[in-house]
Amino acid sequence: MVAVFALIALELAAANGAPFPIAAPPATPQGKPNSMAEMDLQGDGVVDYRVYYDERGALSREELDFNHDGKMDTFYYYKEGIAQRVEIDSHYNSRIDIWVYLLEGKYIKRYERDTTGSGKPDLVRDFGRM
Ligand SMILES: [Ca+2]
Ligand SMILES: [Ca+2]
Repeated sequence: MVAVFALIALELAAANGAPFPIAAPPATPQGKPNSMAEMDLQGDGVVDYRVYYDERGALSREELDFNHDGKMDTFYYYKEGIAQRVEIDSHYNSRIDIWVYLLEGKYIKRYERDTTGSGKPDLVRDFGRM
């Protein structure tokens, strides 16, 4: 997954010239069915990572507070343990403005950005099938 997110970082850095919140989440692929776990990864006493498991115990969602302001800003969605989509609040204003769609949990299929703050994507890049 690290390589994928590094790729996303490069693409987006190229697109807007700004630093981009990238962190490879410390996911464990299996957990207790229908469970949630949270952690303070960076150690300031405030939870900055949450992971959810589905009814079969497969990874279903991860949330990350990349800038440590106490609000989750990076969300990874999984289906049957495979990453499908990443949603990012890159301005840390509690609004998602980047959606990244993955193929086979590894390849960037498409990404969308909301550059105007409308809450809807206005910049779309489709990489098609790889
Ligand atoms: Ca923390
Ligand atoms: Ca945050």
